[in-house]
Amino acid sequence: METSFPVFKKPKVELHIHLDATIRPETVLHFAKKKNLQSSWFEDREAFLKSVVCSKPGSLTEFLSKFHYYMPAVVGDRDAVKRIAYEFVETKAAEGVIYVEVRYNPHLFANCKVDPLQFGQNEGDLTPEEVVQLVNQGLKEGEKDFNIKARSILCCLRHMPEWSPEIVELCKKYQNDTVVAIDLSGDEGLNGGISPGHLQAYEEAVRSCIHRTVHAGEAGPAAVVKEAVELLKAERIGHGYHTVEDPALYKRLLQMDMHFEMCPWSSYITGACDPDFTKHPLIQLKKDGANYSLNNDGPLPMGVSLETDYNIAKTYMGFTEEDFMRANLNAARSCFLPEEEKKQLLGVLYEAYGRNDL
Ligand code: FR3
Ligand code: ZN
Repeated sequence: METSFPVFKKPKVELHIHLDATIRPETVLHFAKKKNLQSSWFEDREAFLKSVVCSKPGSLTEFLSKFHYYMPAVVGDRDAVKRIAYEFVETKAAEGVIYVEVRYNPHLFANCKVDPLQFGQNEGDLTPEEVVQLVNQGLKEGEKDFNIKARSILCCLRHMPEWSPEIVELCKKYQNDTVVAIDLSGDEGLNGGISPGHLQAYEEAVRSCIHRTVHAGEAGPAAVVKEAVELLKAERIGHGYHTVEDPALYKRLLQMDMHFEMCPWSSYITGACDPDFTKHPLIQLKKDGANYSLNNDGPLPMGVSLETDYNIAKTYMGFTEEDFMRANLNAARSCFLPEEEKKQLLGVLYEAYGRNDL
């Protein structure tokens, strides 16, 4: 398929992107209409985007408020959940991504066995488990039709530790049926350390050979990254920008070859980093030969696609074609596929890049 991605045309791997933040505006509007939702936001695409897209730096809270605008249109709708997953794969294929790990919290799409119900929903009959099944179907159909590989990561939410035991059980049950890992997402500012619900879920993930990534050091300090690595046994860090503020920890993670899932535009929008991209921690990671990847995080509320993240890296961070290839090889070797499939993915990239020395 022809890709609309001039900045780096070669095959890509993306490890950090949220399904609930990659819904097409048309799809939200379609299901809002189906539910007969009466809101000026749903009247037309322009008005909708104006309400939902963050275009200048704000807080994480402001960013999260956007979910309340559009999730009500799709929650509890089986067709919506499956279609979102299917269209996700189509979108990624068109960007030239050949392997993607997409993450989401199944409770946010469900309206049954969710306590408390989210987004002002009434009780319905779509459970978190069925959400996982529908996403899996959408991803698998998308894989066949668009010739890319898609796996999923189930997210725990920081403010919902009560949901985490079910999340890890779903990871176990659907391991090998697209689900490859557990994540912890949400507001790092919630104090009092890691809740027992999350800790126990991550301990169970370790016991059950479920891979682990954690959003940490995004808006929060390096201490949250340390906690993710030491307590939650994270194998990858989502964002991790503030790691560099604890030089001892940063050095240790470099030595461990810890993978950092970097999302440049997202870090600008959520105010996680200095808005001046020439001061972004990713530049130091690149200089230090760290293990990082380039990701988008969420095109709907962020208003831009993966190409913008690559353009920022090129324009403000001095990324060359070789740096882009290296970031994608880093992503491939740090992905959560079984060893054999990982080797095969690396082989495809080496072949497409015409080199295996990076
Ligand atoms: C996080 N999410 C989606 N995008 C992001 C992101 O950081 N880019 C989801 C999980 O896929 C969670 C969003 C979320 C976190 C914390 C509190 C929330 C919330 C409250 C969504 C309401 C809605
Ligand atoms: Zn994220």
